[in-house]
Amino acid sequence: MRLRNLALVLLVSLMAVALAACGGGTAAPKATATTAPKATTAPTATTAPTTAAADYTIKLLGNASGSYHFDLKDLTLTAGKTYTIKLTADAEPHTWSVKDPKNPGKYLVDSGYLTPNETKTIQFTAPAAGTYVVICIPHESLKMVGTITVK
Ligand SMILES: [Cu+2]
Repeated sequence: MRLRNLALVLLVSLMAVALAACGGGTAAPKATATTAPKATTAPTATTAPTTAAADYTIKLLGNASGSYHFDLKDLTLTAGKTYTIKLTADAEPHTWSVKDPKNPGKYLVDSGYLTPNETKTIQFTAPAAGTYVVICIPHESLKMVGTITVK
C-alpha cells in the first residue's frame, strides 16, 4: 500500500513537471507583418505590423517587368523618423532589406520574403545620417538594389 502511494506521488510530480515545461516556454514570436508569417530562410524581420498610412509604396518587380528592380529605388529619409512602407511583390518572391553597414550579412530592417503577389506593410526607423544599401535578398546579384540616404 505504501509503495502504491509512493507511485501515485511520483506520477503526480511528473505530471506537474510536464505541465510546467509546457507552460513555461517563451511567448510566441510576434508577427512581423500584417500578413500571416511565412516559412523563410531570411533573417528575422525587425519590422512591426502596422495599419498606418504608407509614407512610401514600393513595388518589388522581377522578370515580368523586364528587369529585377524596386519601382521606387532611392529614398531620402530623416534620421530617427519612423516610416511606414508598403511593399507589394509581383509574381515572384522578393524582400526589401536594408543592409547594416557595420555588420555584413545583417540588416537594419528586413521585410522577410514576400510571396508572389503579397503586400506587406512594414515600419522602418531611419538610422543615423549616411548612405545605406537596400536589396532584394534573392535578386541582389540581378541588380535589385536601391539606396537610402539618411539626412
Ligand atoms: Cu527580388
